[in-house]
Amino acid sequence: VRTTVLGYPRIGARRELKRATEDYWAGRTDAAALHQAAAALRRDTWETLRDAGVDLIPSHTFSFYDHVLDHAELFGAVPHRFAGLDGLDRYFAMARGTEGVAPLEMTKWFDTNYHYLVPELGPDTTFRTAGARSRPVTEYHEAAALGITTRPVLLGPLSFLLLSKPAVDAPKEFRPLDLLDPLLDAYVGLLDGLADAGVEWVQVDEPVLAADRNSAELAALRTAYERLGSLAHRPKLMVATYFGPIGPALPVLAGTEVDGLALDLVAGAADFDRIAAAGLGDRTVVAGLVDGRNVWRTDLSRAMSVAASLLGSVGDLVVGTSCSLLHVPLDLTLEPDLPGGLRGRLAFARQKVDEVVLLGRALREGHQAVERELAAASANDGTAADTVDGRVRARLASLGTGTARRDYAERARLQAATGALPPLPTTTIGSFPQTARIRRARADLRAGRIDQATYDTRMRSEIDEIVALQEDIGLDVLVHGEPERNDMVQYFAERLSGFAGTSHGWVQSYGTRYVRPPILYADVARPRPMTVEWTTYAQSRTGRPVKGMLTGPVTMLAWSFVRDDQPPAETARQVALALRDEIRDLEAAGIRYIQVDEPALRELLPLRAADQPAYVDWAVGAFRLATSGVADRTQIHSHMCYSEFGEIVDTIDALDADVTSVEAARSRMELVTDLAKAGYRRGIGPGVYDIHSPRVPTVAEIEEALRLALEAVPADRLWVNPDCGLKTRTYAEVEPALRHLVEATRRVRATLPT
Ligand code: THG
Ligand code: ZN
Repeated sequence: VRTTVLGYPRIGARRELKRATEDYWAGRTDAAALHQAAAALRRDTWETLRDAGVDLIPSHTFSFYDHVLDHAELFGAVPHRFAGLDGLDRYFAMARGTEGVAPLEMTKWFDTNYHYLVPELGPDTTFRTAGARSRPVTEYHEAAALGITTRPVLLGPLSFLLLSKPAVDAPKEFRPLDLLDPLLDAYVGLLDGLADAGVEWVQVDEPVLAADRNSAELAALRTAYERLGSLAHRPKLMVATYFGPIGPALPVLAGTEVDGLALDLVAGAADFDRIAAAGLGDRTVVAGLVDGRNVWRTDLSRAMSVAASLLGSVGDLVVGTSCSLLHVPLDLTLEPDLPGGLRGRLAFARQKVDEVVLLGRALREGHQAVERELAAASANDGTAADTVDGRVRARLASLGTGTARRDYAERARLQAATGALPPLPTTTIGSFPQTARIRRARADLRAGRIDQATYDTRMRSEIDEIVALQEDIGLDVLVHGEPERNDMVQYFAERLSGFAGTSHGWVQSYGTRYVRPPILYADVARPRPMTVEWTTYAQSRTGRPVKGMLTGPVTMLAWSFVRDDQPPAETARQVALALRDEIRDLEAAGIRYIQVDEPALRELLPLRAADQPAYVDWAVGAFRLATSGVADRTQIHSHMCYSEFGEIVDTIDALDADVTSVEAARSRMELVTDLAKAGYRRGIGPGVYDIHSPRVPTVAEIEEALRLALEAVPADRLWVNPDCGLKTRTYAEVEPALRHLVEATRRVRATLPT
C-alpha cells in the first residue's frame, strides 16, 4: 500500500505567488524573477511531499493563474484576439484582458469557491502540443533534477471539452465535444513526449464525471480512454475523479485499458459499493480517504477499515486525498491563535499529507506499528461539548418552520404606499470602493497603530463621504458603502460565535485573489448587533432611505469551512436565526430596506440533479427563516451574482424576497426575459452595467438596457442598479458610471405613461 496526494496548494505559505505575480504585473520585476519564484514554490512542494514520506508525488500542479487556462495554452487553444501576443504576456492577457481585448470568461470550478477560465473553442480550433518542450515534460525533468520522481497531472480530454464553451463566432450547432478526435491526437502526442521523458505514471483528471453525464458524454469517455489506453508508447494512465461519486462512469473506465483510477471516497463514498463489481483486480486504485475539501482531521481508524476492505477487490491499493489540496489552507502550524478545543480537530494541507502517510504505514505495517501516532491523533480530538449552545437549539426548535410572510402582492402594495419612491428607483448593491485609505485604517488598527475609537471615527467619516456622494449623484435608496468590511463573509464570521478566523489560511479564489474562509465549528449565535450602528449612522446623515446590508445564510456556509458533525441544513438555520435577529434590530432602528445577499446560492447547488431538491429546500428555508421576521412594510432585497439563472429561477422566486438584483449586463438583459417567462412577479434589479470591467458605461447604453428590461418587467417592479458591488473598482470609474445611471433613469422615467 503506497501513498499519494492529487495536488497541493501552489500559492506559498506567505502568499509568495501573489507577491511575485503582482510585482511582475506592476513592472517592478521581470519575467525571470517570476519564473524563479515559481520554480522555488514547485521545489518547496515536491521536497515537502518527499520529506513527509509521500510515495507518489504529483507534478504540473503549479499554475501562474489557473490550471484550465494552462491546458488551453498547452493544447494551443488560444482565441484569435490574442494572436499578436506570446509567452507570459499572452497568458496573462487571456486571464485578465488587456486594453481593448476581453479576457476569457471566468466561472466557478464545480461546487468550490475556486474560479477557472473558460476555454473558447470553435470548428477551426487546431490543437497541438509542444511535446518534449511542453510544461508537463519540463516540470517532470525539473523535479527529476532534484532527485524526485513525479507523476505529471493533466486535465483529461472529456473535462477539458465539457468545461469549454463555443467561441462567439462558432456556428450555432457546434459543441466543444465535436472536437474530441483532434483533441485526442494532441493527447497522443503529449503522452508520447511524456513516455520519451521516462514518465511512469500520468494523472489524468476527469472531475466532470462527478456530475450527471448523458449517454453521448459517456460514449465520448469510452472513446477517449479506449484510444489513449491502447497506445503502445505511453506512461501508465491514472484517471482521477473527485467532488462526488462517478456512478455509471466507473464501469466505462474499468472497461478500458487505463492502468489506475483515483476515486473520491469522501464526497463520492457512494462509489465504494461499485468498486468490487467493477473488475479492478488488475488495476491500481487510489482510495481518496483524506478530505481535500475541508479542514477537519480524518477519522483514521474508519479510513483504515475502508481501505482494508478494498484490498481484495483492487490490484494495487494507494491511499490518498479525495481531490487536490488546492482548496484548503496550507499549514495549521502557521496559526498562532485558534480556540483551544478547535486546533486539535483540524488538518490543513500539510497535516493532511501526514494523515495520508500515517494511513499508508498503518496499512503496510499493521495497526500496532503506528499505535503511538494514532493515539496522539485521537488524543487531540477536540470535545464536542464546547460546540453546543442550548439556547440557540431551543429557540430553533420552538420556531419550527413558521417562516411565511404575507402574500407578496399585499406586501408590495403596502411598501409602495409607505415608501414614496419614484418609478424605477435607483440604488447600488452595497459596497463602495475599498480605497487605499480604508485599507490603511484597517492595517493600522490591526498593527495597533490606532485604537478602535480612532478607527471607528475614520470609518464614520468614510460613510459621511459615501452618503454625501450618493445624495449628490441623486440615487434614491442609499447604502453606507461597507468601508468597515474586509470581506462579506469574514466580517460577519468575526462577529458571530461559532466561527473561527485564521491568520494565514489563504485559499486561491482566482488568479492572485485569495480568501481566508472562516471555520464554522460550533453552534452559531449573535452576541450583539453586527451592522446596526453603521447603518443607523449612515441613516442619520441623510433624509433618503438607507438600505441595510447583510450576507445570507447559504453564502455564509458556502464561503466557510463548515462543521461536518451535523447536516448543513441545521447549521444554516443557526446562521439564519442570528441574521433574523439582526434584521429585526435593523427594522427596530428604523431601517426599512434590508438586503440579504446570496451570491453563492448557485455555487452550493449539488452537481447531480437528484440531490438538488433537498438542497434547495434547506437553502430556501434558511433564507426565509432569516428574512420572514419583519413587518410587511419592510422591504427585503437580495442579490445574486452569476449569469446562469435559468436553472434556479424557481429557487429565486421561492426565496420570497421583495426585490432581487442580479447580474444581467453581459447577457443584454436576456435574464430579465427568462425571469418574466418563468413567472417571476416580484421586484427585480437587473444590473444595467458590468462592474467587472473598468469601462464607464454611457448614458445611452444604460438607457437601452432599461428599455430592454421594460419590455419584460412593468415599471413599478423595475429597480435600477449596477450588476454587483463596487468594492473592487475605483472612484474614478464609479462616480461617472453612477451619474450616467441616474441620468439614464431620468430619461426613461420621462417617457413612462403617467
Ligand atoms: N468573498 C468570499 N468569497 C468570494 C467572494 C468574496 N468568492 C467569490 C468571489 N467573491 C471571489 N472574488 C474575490 C474578489 C476579491 C478578492 C477575493 C475574492 C480579494 N482578496 C484579497 C486579495 O487576495 O488580495 C484579500 C482580501 C482580504 O484581505 O481578506 O480581493 O467576496 N469569501
Ligand atoms: Zn454580485
